Amino acid sequence: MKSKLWITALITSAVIATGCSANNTNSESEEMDHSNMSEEEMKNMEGMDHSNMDMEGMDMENGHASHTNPLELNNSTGENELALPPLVEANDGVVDITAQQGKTEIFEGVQTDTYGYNGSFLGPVIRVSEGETVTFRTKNDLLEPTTFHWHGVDIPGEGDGGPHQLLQPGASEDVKFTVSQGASTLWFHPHPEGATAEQVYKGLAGLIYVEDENSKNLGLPDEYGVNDFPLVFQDRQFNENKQFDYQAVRNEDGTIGDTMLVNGTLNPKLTVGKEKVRLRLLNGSNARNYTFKLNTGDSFQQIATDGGFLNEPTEMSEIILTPGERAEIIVDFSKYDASSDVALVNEADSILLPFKIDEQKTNTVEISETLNDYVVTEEEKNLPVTKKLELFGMGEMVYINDKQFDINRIDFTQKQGETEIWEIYNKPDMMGGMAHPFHIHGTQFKIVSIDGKEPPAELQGWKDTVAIEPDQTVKLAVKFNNKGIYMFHCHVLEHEENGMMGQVEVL
Ligand SMILES: [Cu+2]
Repeated sequence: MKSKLWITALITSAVIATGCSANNTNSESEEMDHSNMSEEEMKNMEGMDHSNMDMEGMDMENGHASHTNPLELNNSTGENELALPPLVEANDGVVDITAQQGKTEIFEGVQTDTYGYNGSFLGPVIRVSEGETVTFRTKNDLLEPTTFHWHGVDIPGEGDGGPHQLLQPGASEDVKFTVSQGASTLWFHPHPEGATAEQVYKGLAGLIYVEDENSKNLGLPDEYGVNDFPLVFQDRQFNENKQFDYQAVRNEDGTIGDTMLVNGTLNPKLTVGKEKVRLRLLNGSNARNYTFKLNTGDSFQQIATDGGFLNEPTEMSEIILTPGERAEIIVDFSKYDASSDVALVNEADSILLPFKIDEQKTNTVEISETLNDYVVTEEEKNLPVTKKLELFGMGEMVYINDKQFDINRIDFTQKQGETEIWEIYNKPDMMGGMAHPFHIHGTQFKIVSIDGKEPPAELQGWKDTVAIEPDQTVKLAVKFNNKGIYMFHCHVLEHEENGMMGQVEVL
């Protein structure tokens, strides 16, 4: 038995080592010397039941390789103008949001069965302001139960839309709350136990923009669809009939695809002015990581993280977003002209979104040098660790503190309004392990340290999802402003469903 395990591990390791060079996994797995395996590593290996491992997912020939060996993405031909989600604001304090099924023409002349909010595919951008009391009037017109989860929103647990708040087909629910956080780009998606990944995959995802007094006075581009664009990145795998067949392509370590959709548009291009343009990026994929950069090699400015503005615009040449994460960037198109070849590309230079520059459209904006007053205080830096989490495993055997999700078990309690330090360690396995995007519901947290060091400038801002690399330890300052039960989990949606999730009750 042991020798069989060895062989499985070696084969798997070899596949990963040859396949992951383009991805940002740690290099240790490539250098790992199996003859020097430590006692502990042996133990870990025995603890994992490799016989149940989805070896199909490791196969590079069958079209759905594993998370650590991504399928290559298509290059956008730019033949379709990017779809712009409808912008919705509260009407008499109410925003109607209906989950529904429909058909969408993603490929010319073909109807694909899809899910959407208030439409056949994806959802609107809901714009709210800090201090506003709003009712999200949710309705489930699907033929299966769903929930409405507001990712990144500071909201009482009963309205958070986690697995406890299941809405049956035909049912409605009013979620009333007061927006009590600053300007940010948040999102919403379903969260029913066992069906989150598939429902998101089929198209249930929308955005929430929070504006505040500050955000209006920073000189930032803020004309929706003119110089301020949402960009929802999702990779998908279509079958020969151009349908989503989620169960057929599901990968227990994260379902990825070879076809890029941005705001649901295949082969998109975006027409922009010869001016500074704000792009709000959401990695809305089930599992794929993106390294966003410009094909010109030019840098751009990052202005916001998941939950708010950075203190100042930060020059970046690339941004990595794992599933669930957002970033806002400013690209200065004034230095290009109509003949320029400019595109947003992914790490291996696959073209995600080519830009067409309309020279008639210009605008000079003066962006403030100071955007926010975010700070990790000395007190927060000196707080003791009061919650320890260890992420471990892969595929169907993913654990937090050796446990898998149980809706009837509360893993932690925390007092409302009290800041605690959560220390999260991503424990590598025999094969090196993989990065887990760790997300906490109902709050925005601060990254205090990564492996004991101050986080890089682009992570010094409010976050609700943080990528934790194998063998990395991340300390977070976490405070809940509301009470209730909240999920914390890996945002690789298949990991979440396989049990890499727990519950904290805020009292
Ligand atoms: Cu994970």
